[in-house]
Amino acid sequence: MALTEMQNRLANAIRGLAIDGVEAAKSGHPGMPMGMADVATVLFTRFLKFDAANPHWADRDRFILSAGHGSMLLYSLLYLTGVPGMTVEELKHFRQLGYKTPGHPENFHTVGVETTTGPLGQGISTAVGFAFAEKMLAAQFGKKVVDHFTYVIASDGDLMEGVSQEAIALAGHYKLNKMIVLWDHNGISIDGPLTLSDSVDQIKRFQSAGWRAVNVDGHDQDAIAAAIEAAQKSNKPTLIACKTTIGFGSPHRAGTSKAHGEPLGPEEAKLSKENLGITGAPFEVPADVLKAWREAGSRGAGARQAWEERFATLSERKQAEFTRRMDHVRPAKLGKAILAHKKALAANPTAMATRKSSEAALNVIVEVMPELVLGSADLTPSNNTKAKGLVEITPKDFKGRYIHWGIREHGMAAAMNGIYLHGGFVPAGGTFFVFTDYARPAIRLAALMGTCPVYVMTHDSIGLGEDGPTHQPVEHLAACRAIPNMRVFRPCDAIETAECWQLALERTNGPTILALTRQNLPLLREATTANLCAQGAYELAGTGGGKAAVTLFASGSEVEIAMNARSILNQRGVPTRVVSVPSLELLLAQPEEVKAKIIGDAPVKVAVEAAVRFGWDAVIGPDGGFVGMTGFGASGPIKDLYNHFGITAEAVAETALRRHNG
Ligand SMILES: Cc1ncc(C[n+]2csc(CCOP(=O)(O)OP(=O)(O)O)c2C)c(N)n1
Repeated sequence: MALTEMQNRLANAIRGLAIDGVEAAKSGHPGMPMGMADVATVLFTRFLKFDAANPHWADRDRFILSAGHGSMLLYSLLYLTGVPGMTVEELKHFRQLGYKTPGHPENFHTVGVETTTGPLGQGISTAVGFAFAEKMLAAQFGKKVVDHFTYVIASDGDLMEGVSQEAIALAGHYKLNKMIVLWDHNGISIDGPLTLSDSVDQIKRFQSAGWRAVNVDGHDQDAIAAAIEAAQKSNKPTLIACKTTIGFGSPHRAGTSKAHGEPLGPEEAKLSKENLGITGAPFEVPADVLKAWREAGSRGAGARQAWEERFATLSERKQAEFTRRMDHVRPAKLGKAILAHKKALAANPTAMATRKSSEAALNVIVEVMPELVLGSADLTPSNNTKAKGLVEITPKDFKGRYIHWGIREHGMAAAMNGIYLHGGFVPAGGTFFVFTDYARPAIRLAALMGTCPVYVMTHDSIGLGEDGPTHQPVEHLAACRAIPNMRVFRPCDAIETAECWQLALERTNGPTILALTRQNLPLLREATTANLCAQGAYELAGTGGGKAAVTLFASGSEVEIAMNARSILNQRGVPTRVVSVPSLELLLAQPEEVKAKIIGDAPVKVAVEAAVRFGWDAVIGPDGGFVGMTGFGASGPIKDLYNHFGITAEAVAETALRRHNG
């Protein structure tokens, strides 16, 4: 069907702004916004439930631009609909430092951006988490206050990335029917036509994963509208394959990879605008078109007010709880519950693997923190993530608090970001520590965005034993510690584990990895009122007053080894302290005087950790001793492995003595 003149002009406003933004920046991606302008116009002017003046309204529909390279599409929409702060000045400074229009959308930088996208595949996978959160929150607070859709614009590249398979399998299995993906089916990527490297039938692929999947002409606005309307009624998630032309309107570049990722250039930009009937100066939107867009932006104001009225009918307690959870304010009772748990542990010291200690802490935490949603990428009995009393989420019932993610570490980590960003939940999910590699791109985005999922990463060293080097992390502590804004904790016993959980859950500006053991560890700590892990490290055993000749530093399972080495050294008359370092990077982030006090000035410093040395020099210095791993592990019983790789109390004492005796 032919577009009405106004439909056309609304879409062309996006095209014009995208052309101008990319021209001004002299870089960027005009093709995708030009191609998807019709689809976006339909979504934003007829369907998306939002109120541009209140971009944080809790029950808004979520819109995720998975194809983040087409960011000018999103910025144009935010400007056209009137989201506060997104002025034309921002568009004119696309991709410039200090403006709200970075190369790829950043949710922590620009109001109205729901999640950071750019790494292809992440947006659609994060969206699964948004859709999960919507269902879970609706199950807990009722449809009266939680009832919205999650819309995604995804590109060919999003669907080619492996993580998208994990995402669509999850959405299909859990019947996340309020997730609607609009696929920019333009058949073009950077290298040329998709046929160079791909022959997947996406419709069949999605259908086989439990989706509804339909084709539509992505330039027929009424057909797109009909497809979205049908999708809203579906009991399955829907893929709408929108056949589009990349760079639509550009006489010489439309339909080619030339339109994908470079400015059209002044001549082609001029010709494209003429072709589309766009007149006026760059960045100028005709007054009647802007007015129509602004009306679209306030279209949802009534729905928001109606929601506020419905929300006000909830009990005051329920309102306060909903607001607390959406604002990510942690429950006041958490600290008290952890302290009581620490005292109980100290009263009955038992050797326990820290994965088991984690479960013990969780049994207490889930009682006081209803927003904590746990799960695991399979391996539930190994990760000990299913705390007492937690009910599983099923496609039919989202009241539970435990998610079986299947063997999908990457999909889980991406969805955990979405769950957190949606609001109302803190997700924690488990797998083996070595498989952080499989989830890394989403973990990195969590750190960048400042979302606060907790990764329960068990089997954290050669200590896992017989499974061998494929499963034994050696470089993972260093690699994860190197991610900015990431916090890695490797607790040494049940009390430290409880403290680390508290710190992880009290964080509101970034994610946490808990690296936990398979093997039993003795209780080494007392139940102090203070959380001793809060500064990343602390003196676990001192010299009893005199000056230390040696300080031993260790994390996790090697703290016990350091304590035994200290006994050996003390017997040899060498006064030795032990500093437990549950978080190396948190220690290094302390103010100089705090750090200096914890590290101390013993002439000999030795660190022991069943991992590579990388990173420890900042504490022990280049001349310090290090007992750990220099290569991959091996398959065998744990005791044999520690002896084989020389990670023993005797070896630590020897390393210290050699330096002490000069
Ligand atoms: C994980 C990842 N790999 C590579 C890139 C670099 N990249 C950006 S856009 C793009 C091609 C995308 O093609 P398509 O998804 O079809 O987008 P379109 O050409 O339709 O704009 C690539 C490879 C990326 N952003 N993310």
